[in-house]
Amino acid sequence: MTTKIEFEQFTFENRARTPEEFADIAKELRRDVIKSLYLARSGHSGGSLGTADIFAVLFFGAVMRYDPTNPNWNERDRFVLSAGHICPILYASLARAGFFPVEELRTLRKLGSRLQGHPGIDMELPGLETSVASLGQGISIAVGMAINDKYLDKNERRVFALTGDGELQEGSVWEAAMAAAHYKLDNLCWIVDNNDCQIDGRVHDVMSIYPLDKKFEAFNFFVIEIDGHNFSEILSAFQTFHQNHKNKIGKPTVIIAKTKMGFPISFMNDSYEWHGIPPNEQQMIQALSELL
Ligand SMILES: Cc1ncc(C[n+]2csc(CCOP(=O)(O)OP(=O)(O)O)c2C)c(N)n1
Repeated sequence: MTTKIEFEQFTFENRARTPEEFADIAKELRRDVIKSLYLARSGHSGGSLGTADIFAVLFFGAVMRYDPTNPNWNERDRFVLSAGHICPILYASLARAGFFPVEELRTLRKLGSRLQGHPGIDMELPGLETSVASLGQGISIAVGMAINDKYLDKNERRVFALTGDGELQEGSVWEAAMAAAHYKLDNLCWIVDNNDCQIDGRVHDVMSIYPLDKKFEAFNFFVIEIDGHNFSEILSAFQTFHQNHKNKIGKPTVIIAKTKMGFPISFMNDSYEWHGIPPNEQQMIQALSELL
């Protein structure tokens, strides 16, 4: 390696923001993703970059309640990354929120690191709520958390979970959906990263999941469809979910976010070939130059 990689230590507050501010944060998160994946020499670039705009709003737009100085705060909302393979963007978000030092991002996928290639709760990473890796399991865990909050602890916490769209080919996902609706989980916000890309092709070619809006409607969800790269639409979707929760509508909310894998890097954008590979040195330099 000839290029020296620096991670500047600064964090972002979780507060109301303008679309321009979200854009700056998303750019920073994407830079972290590119650098950590380059250093790891392996990992998932496409989904991590494609969802950065959603993470910018979710973690830094006063959407979720959390306290990085007290990760186990009892009143926090919880986030479950069911698509565990795109954890580089979760790690970047947690670091920039102040859960752990930003410098630690350089340990992605290294032996003994807390930032494993698929997040493990046994690594005791602050801010990480559960282990995730096996597609379809995270969303079931999120449903369990929401059932606990609504019926056992009877609290005002909310659960946010993100699945991929290829992930929706897992049968267990639809058992989770059935349970979420049956238990009227208006405290659950399910985000689908609808990039129509999966490990080796287009989702609509490999095994179609469409029509997605009608499927979730049939499962009795409150369905919102957005452009996952439009900050106003992302924020407005989360605000609608807040209202749904406050008004106790008796239905879970799903946000179907149309995204582009690898967005906005010119040579990765909307290409499933970038599902599971890291940038090499030249690609890393090029990508960072597009994120200035
Ligand atoms: C149960 C299970 N089967 C297979 C895998 C391997 N795998 C990881 S990501 C992935 C594709 C997922 O596609 P999608 O949810 O669309 O994610 P994206 O490609 O957008 O990152 C596969 C097959 C896995 N992690 N878990």
